[in-house]
Amino acid sequence: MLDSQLWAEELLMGDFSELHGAILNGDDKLALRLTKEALDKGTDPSELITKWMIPAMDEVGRLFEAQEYFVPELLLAGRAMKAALEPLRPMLASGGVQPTGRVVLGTVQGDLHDIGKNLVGSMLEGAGFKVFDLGIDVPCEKFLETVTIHNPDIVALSTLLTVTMPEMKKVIDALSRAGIRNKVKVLVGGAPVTRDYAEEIGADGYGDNASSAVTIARSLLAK
Ligand code: B1M
Repeated sequence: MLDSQLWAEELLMGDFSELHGAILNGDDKLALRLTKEALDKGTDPSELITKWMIPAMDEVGRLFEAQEYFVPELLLAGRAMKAALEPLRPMLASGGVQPTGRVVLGTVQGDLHDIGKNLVGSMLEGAGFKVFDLGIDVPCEKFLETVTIHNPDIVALSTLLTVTMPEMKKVIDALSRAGIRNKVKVLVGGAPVTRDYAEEIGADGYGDNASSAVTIARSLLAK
């Protein structure tokens, strides 16, 4: 391929390494400004998220594992990622479609990570789902109570920690004990969760990223 062709392609895709760097360095103001500038130029939000922002968080995780980053850096990077996602959220959630189903969503008890869960929530909203977001560190009883009140089609559980994965099974078991397991589908996801694990704990679906979560949620409704 000609050099000029490569250059043109690069220009078309955009180079947002500065945004990547701002998240990595935990600079929330810069991350927000660069995201707004990228949007003003007409950049596709999902390209920004998948090609630049999520890889920045993966790099943060790698540095944390290598003990080059510590909890304060994780916190700052998390704050910068959230700031950068803020102007994108309405765009992800503006599907303009009629409500297709109701989802109760939350990060399970013991886990404070919510960036991925929030992305899943925004994309479900964009796909027309009504989402009841219970936030982070959600006890099993809270999921149960909300299911009883809102009668959702799907309970969507997120976790990023290996130690809190069993909380997902606790929620499923609690739904069974309450006699309402057959009234609701359970969708699980989050970095350490696998399809095998989802099957093992009796979940109905597993999504390995926000857009696959939407695809699976749609297919669960059709069942
Ligand atoms: Co923490 N943390 N953290 N952390 N943190 C991880 C998860 C870790 C992998 C870092 C590492 O060691 N490499 C590691 C977990 C190891 C493990 O158990 N497997 C870890 C650890 C150890 C910890 C602490 C224990 C650190 C400590 O205190 N010593 C502590 C735990 C606190 C707690 O929860 N009780 C902790 C704390 C934190 C902060 C609070 C400082 C901060 C979170 C800020 C926030 O969320 N508001 C933080 C951060 C930022 C991270 C990393 C660096 C980034 C997470 C992130 O936002 N990713 C993370 C390393 C990493 O992920 N590479 C790490 C971007 C986000 C878009 O991706 O959340 O994976 P993710 O979501 C994806 C998919 O997973 C999926 O779709 C999303 C979009 O594609 N998905 C679903 C998520 N939920 C889904 C649900 C679905 C379907 C798909 O259906 C319902």
